[in-house]
Amino acid sequence: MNQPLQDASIALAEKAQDSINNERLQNAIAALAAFGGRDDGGVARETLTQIDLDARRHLIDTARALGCEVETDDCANLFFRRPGTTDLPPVLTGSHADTQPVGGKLDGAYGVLAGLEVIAALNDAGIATRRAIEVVAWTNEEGSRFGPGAMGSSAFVDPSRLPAYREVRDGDNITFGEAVDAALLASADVTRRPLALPIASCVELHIEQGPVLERAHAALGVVTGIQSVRWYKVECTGMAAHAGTTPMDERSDAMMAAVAIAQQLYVYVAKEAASNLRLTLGRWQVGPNSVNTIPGKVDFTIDVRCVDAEVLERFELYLTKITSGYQWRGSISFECFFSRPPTHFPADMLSLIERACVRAGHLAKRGDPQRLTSGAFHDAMYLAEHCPTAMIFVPSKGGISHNAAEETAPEDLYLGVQALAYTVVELANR
Ligand code: HGY
Ligand code: MN
Ligand code: MN
Repeated sequence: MNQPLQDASIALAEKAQDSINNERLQNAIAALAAFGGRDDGGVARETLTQIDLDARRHLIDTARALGCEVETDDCANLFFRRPGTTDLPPVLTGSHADTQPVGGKLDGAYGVLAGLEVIAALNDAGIATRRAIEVVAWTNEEGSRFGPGAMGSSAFVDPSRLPAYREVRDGDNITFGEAVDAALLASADVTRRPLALPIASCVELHIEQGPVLERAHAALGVVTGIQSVRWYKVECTGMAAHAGTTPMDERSDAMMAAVAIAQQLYVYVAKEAASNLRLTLGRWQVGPNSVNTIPGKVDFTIDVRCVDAEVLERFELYLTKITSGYQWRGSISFECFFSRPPTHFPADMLSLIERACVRAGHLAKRGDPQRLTSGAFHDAMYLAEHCPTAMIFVPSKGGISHNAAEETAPEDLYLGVQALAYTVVELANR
């Protein structure tokens, strides 16, 4: 791009950045948070529940009011499109609108609403862009109702994943396919489009969900990559029996086995402290789950994360060793149902985001942005396989997320959207 064109593109990016309307943004966050809003200030809006479908309809109506074309695909991802002056592949932003069972009002939702605010600001400023700008609300990023996480974005990037996803069942035995079909029926007025369409570049704005930016007193984060993650389901199968009549040395107690394995995992992770390996045993299912019956079956999930994928390899070898070596009358098995290597975002995307964050931060007298790796995974980890992709973070108060207390200062939320506007407009004029 020649210098005059580049200067014009930067001028438009700055104009877009300066056109973000903070009041409209805060109102949009509050409006979406009402869908599944809880008395403790959190949000319960798991993917493809009726509450999520109602929230999707709200987003569709909001996007249409902004003049966007709305499209969906076979994984019920929603795309809100502001046409460009050419039919070149679009620039994509957005995130996910589903939440954890007890989540906050910002995880995911902030990125979707930020994209819509950028579109509203471009409308206000009368800014046209060469490329269309699309804001996406990915289906099932959280992976709590249907595992694994990031089903929508991963199926978009590689549609061959979708058939197996459709078979996954939730705790009520509903398949992901049934839930997607119900969502598509509820949005029958929305144009269907293929998966895996060409995208020029992607920028996802998200809360950090950790303590790094707050501790560094940085208002904005330039995300260099995402750490690796694996999810396992461990199944301990013993024999249900009477709690009062069965001698301790004659039991096949699935809880005793599960707790022994869990304890060994915590000890292992403590020894791996230098690698910053993170272990979470988040979901336990006990059968028959009765106070006076020895558990015959105990299943639990493992979520392990590390910036070094080698550490996760070693973890899996250890898990294999202790589960096969545990001596008892029952059996222990495990399966890995989610695995992602580390993601690294491209340098030229990082320098553009840095430029956007520096301008927004300096104008607000909040200093320079901080570079960091994401501890949480995001849809951007799949989009990075599809097109040049990167992320912008804003701080999380106390580093808290996946909790009703999740919060970010309104001023920081505003800065994040300003940085996004600059980045998206620059990319959309390339
Ligand atoms: O689990 C994650 O990292 C994401 O927040 N769903
Ligand atoms: Mn998220
Ligand atoms: Mn999350």
